[in-house]
Amino acid sequence: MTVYANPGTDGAVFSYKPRYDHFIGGEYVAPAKGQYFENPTPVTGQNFTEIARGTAEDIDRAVDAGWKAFDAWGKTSVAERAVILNKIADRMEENLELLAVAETWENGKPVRETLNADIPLAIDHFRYFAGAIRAQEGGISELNNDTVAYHFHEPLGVVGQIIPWNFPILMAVWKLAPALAAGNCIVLKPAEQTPASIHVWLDLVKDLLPAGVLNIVNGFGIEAGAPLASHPRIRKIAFTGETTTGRLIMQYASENLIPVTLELGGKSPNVFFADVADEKDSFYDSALEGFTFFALNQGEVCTCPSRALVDASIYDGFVGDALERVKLVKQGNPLDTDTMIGAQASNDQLEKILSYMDIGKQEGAKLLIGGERSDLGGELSGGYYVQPTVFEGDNSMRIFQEEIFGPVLALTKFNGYDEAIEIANDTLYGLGAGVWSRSGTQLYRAGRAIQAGRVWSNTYHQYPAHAAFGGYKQSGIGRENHRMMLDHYQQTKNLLVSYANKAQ
Ligand code: TXE
Repeated sequence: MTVYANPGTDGAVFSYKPRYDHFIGGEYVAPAKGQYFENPTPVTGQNFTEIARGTAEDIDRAVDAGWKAFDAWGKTSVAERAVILNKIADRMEENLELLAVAETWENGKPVRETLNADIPLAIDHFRYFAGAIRAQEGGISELNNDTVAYHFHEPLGVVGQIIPWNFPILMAVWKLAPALAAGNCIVLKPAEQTPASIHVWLDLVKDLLPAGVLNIVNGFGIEAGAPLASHPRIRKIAFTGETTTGRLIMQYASENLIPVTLELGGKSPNVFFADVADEKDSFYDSALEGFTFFALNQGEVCTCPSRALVDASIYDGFVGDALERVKLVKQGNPLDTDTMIGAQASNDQLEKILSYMDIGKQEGAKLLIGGERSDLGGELSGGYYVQPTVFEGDNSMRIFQEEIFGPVLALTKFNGYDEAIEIANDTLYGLGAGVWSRSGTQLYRAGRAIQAGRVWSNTYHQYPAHAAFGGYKQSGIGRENHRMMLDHYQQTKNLLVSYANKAQ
């Protein structure tokens, strides 16, 4: 067990700066309106740094810097860009602990996750897209003996990216790596709840990128996000966040016909078929573990398996064992490597989760475990901690239909395969799903029948760079991860050439 010291205190692996400005054209720049906002850590609730509060003027300046850099960056070879992406990955690997602690302090998630998942996945993302861009090929169509149509992949230019607070570094990297690999310049707006850790990352790698290729404007959604999403000189906007905000982003972007990709909310079903309980073996054990994954990252995951569906014939025994497993999910100081569930990312999010617990109780759901705010004592008393919570009810309830984004599970039972699929699909969303069974045929049928962009079978919460990720229905538009994502950051140039004219 290791407990990392709070950043900035004796023995800490690093300190945050007291203030972060925007990063525009390769340098730190004060906000046009001169305003800053406080940034608290969810671990203790104490402010630890202040952040530039961006507005339309700052976005304009960043877009200008991006276009200035694009002339040269857009013409770099894929080999040059791949080398840079790999260097960024190496720099991150050399500073794994620093980045992990920064992310934990910023977001409240346990350091065992940032050390083993968030930062390693982000590193791998740069390496994957460094390879993917090298392997990409254009196409040629032979129209006749003398005439050829060439197809080239060209970058879009300056693109906008709006980032959420649940995985501040990883969600930024999911968008940055493919955009840079494809030769675009970027204006990125972090979430106002978690603006600082991306600057810690930036300080480590900024010398590797030419000035203006990556620009970061901090600030709030309406003040800085909206002017970015509607900016007439960006060529694409990529957004991750709430579904209602996604609708707004589409409206803003439509003013200038800006292409949009959206990664939005979810209410993912985790389906346990009857044969899971045929034996109490290691498979059964992994299914119980899969049940507890609603609490991973404090439930602040767009694919959180927030609805568990269990076959009625095994319900009592399986749920009894699963609740025992939930009791083992250790909550504590996020900087302790033994901690499995840390703090919610913001006080607003904490309040939202507590209000959904009240809603669950009022609408008659049965509380099986948890249901309260956690007070962990000492300096952690000011932090934003919630108990892992399981409610039993039915799929028409609000706690089954609305995204809570906390460690709150809505549990119900089903009778047979058809009812399982019906309940799984009875949602506005379609981002993720899990299915658990010993039958390959049942997994395949269910995986194809559930309307979601990713269905995990006999596993959950794996996010490799080379598997496509994105939503069906109101969970989004487009895909992230996988080399198919390059399509969102490139446009096709067709040169149609006749070689028939002998004079040439
Ligand atoms: O999200 P928003 P919020 C869900 C989750 C959570 C809820 C609210 O259920 O409880 O959303 O969180 C920027 N124009 N998810 O309010 O508003 C904002 O500054 C342009 C799911 O924080 O979607 C931030 O950078 N930008 C989720 C980003 O959008 C705007 C991740 C996300 O904020 C804007 C996060 C506007 N009008 C929350 N308004 C997921 N699916 O991963 C806000 N923003």
